[in-house]
Amino acid sequence: MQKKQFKSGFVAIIGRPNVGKSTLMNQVIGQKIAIMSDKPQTTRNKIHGVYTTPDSQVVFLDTPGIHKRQSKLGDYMNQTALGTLGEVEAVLFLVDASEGIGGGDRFIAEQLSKIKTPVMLVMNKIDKIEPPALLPLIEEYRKLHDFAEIVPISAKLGSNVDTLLDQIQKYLPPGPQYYPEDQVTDHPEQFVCAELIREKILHMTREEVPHSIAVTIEDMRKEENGTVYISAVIFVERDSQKGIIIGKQGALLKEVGKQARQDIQRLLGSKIFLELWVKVKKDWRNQERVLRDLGFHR
Ligand code: GDP
Ligand code: MG
Ligand code: K
Repeated sequence: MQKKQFKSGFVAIIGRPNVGKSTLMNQVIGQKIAIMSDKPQTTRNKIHGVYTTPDSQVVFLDTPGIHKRQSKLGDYMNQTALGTLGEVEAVLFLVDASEGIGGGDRFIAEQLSKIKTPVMLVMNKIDKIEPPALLPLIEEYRKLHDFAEIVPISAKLGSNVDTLLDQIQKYLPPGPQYYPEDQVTDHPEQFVCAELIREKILHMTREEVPHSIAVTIEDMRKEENGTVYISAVIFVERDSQKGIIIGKQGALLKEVGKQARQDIQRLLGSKIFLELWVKVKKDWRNQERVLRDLGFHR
């Protein structure tokens, strides 16, 4: 029996604001965290999510928006984005199927003619329309670009998302697994939050707790009401250290939480609900998985 060759590659997602890029990522990755990465107008490409199956891996890139802009900076960013789009295996061009083609969609489609990468037109929000309404819209989009695939989906309901993932597989060349399968997203915010919590602890415990503590963010998601829920674990190496960090009747941990929450709130600009746990993990420094969780990538 021959083992199937592993395939992998990078896929960029573009589309004007509100078409459902984050919703699609959340649906694919299965977590409610892509929203956190939404910082428009950054020039760097961010990893939006990593989707791993037993024989393939897709790394989704959140392309800095291609926008109609008059400024030099806008030109530069469009160049950066186009550079990325030219290098990936496939581009997912997300549009809102419940609306007509807008100026933003048209502008992106125009830019796409400058690259050779296969473009998949992903028509989102089909749950909001009657199927026949899709046909004339497809015809209109076809006039703008020669799409490699056209896939109608509902990112919100998850309809046809599996078909989309199947279609993407066709464009993946043989390649390595770039990321551990349990890593779903690259999250600078998580790293910074962990650092803020760590800093508070070190500050408040002075010399009593050595630097052998680590903080990992186990969960971070935006609730419907806009509050960002964060669950963090503080790892220590000894039971005595756990006692110190928790403090008398939990007083010290409570104060750490209060101060860290204020900082994180300022950082993310949203209301924060912060939950802190303390766990003893002997020799955590030798454990690769923990190191990975802490952001030490290979
Ligand atoms: P982004 O700006 O492209 O990242 O768009 P978001 O993922 O933030 O989605 C914008 C809005 O469209 C949100 O209110 C979503 O709930 C909604 N939305 C996204 N996908 C769908 C869909 O498939 N169907 C419907 N009805 N709404 C959707
Ligand atoms: Mg978004
Ligand atoms: K994600």
